[in-house]
Amino acid sequence: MRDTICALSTPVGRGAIAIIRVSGPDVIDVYRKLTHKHTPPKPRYAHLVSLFDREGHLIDRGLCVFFKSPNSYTGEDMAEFYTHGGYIIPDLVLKTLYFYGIRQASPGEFTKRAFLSGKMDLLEAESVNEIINARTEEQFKRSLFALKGNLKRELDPILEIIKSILMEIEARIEFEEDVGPLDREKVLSLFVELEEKLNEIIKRAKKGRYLSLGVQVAIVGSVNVGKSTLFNYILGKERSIVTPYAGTTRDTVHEEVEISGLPVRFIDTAGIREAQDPVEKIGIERSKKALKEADFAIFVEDATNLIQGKTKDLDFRIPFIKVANKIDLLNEKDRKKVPGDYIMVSAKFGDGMDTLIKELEKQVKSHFYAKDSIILKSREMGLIEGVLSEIKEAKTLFERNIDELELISYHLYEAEKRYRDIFGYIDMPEKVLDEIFKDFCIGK
Ligand SMILES: Nc1nc2c(ncn2[C@@H]2O[C@H](COP(=O)(O)OP(=O)(O)OP(=O)(O)O)[C@@H](O)[C@H]2O)c(=O)[nH]1
Ligand SMILES: [Mg+2]
Repeated sequence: MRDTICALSTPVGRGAIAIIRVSGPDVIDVYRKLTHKHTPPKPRYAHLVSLFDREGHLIDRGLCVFFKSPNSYTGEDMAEFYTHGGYIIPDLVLKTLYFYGIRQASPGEFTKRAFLSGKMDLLEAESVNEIINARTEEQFKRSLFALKGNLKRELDPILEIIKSILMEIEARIEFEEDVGPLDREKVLSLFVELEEKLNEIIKRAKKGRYLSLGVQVAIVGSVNVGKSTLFNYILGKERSIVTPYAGTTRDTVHEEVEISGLPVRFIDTAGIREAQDPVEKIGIERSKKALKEADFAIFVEDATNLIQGKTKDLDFRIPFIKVANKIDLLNEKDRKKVPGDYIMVSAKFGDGMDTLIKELEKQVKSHFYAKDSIILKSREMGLIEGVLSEIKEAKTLFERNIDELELISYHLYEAEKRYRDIFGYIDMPEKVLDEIFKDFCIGK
């Protein structure tokens, strides 16, 4: 038997309204105690109620909406109390609820109960969290896609094909005499189709990772070339310190901007040189680390150095663009000497910055964005990759030695099991569920 839980579902702090949610078997009982009302609340109706503490003192007057099981978010009896916001009132209501034996909900526990009541599968539950955490509209849209069950509908054919292959194979294990020999070509083409579908999903999910985790763009180069000036220009604010002294930026500084619907995090780094200063040395190590972890780089050079042939050989394993900064210091003739693969700008005065930003948008879009990208959590991605690996095993066995039908069917069953784990099942181990819901907010 589940207990009754409560939580503040709105952010803590100053605000017009706060919402306190209660879910579980004791909701009606606690409603009576809290409001001093004798009649049970009518479902889905806004009741104007007074809320009293355990000594009978009035805490607040507000609204309460009651949802009768199973027609609620959690599938259980549920109530939402709308009180005045701020620090004090919601806290007094919660304290009173605790006094009546209602337990504070753990993160995501309401959604976990929705899953356990069969209101949503795990893929949908996880997209609830993605929606709350979305930082761009595009992220939100892709998460909503999953919440509405559309992602599941796209994944369903995978299970269908696994089942078809299993049916063909099982029939031969059990009663080959009755059903005739295996149609090798047919099963093989099913395997191929399955592999293609899984690869396609993985490809789309890889793009989706950029959508949910963001794209890391490191701004790198030698000291004093204008990296911080460029960074500030892109952000439209004076975020990093800029001075004429080489070695100004020590720590990495980052800030997020939305580009083509993707959250893009720009990272300003310490200029790379042979430094003596111990603090600067640490900064340079951080620059190298930032570059290693980045998805994209902007390599900045001082144009006056460039035209003297002082260019560097770049060996980035990630896509990047090259920028020749400070072109305001060059005359027309010298500008022609800047190599063609550099975008010429003056970060200080803004010349060429529009072109640079357009190019950035273009590159970010082509490398990291896909219209049909899907957002999968690591758990789901791991499972999909697991399905693919089992299918590959089965296919290889099938191609090599068609007689090992039992082993082939074993791998297919394993694949099916991984697939089903994506959506979860009611008696899933508690540990697994806790891991999934631990990143949720309390009150969701
Ligand atoms: N003339 C001119 N000066 C610039 C331009 N961009 C930056 N500067 C100047 O160059 C100096 C260094 O700029 P920063 O942005 O601090 O350079 P940085 O690459 O971040 O330097 P470190 O942090 O030391 O590695 C400052 O005096 C800037 O005002 C530009 O486009 N034109
Ligand atoms: Mg700097």
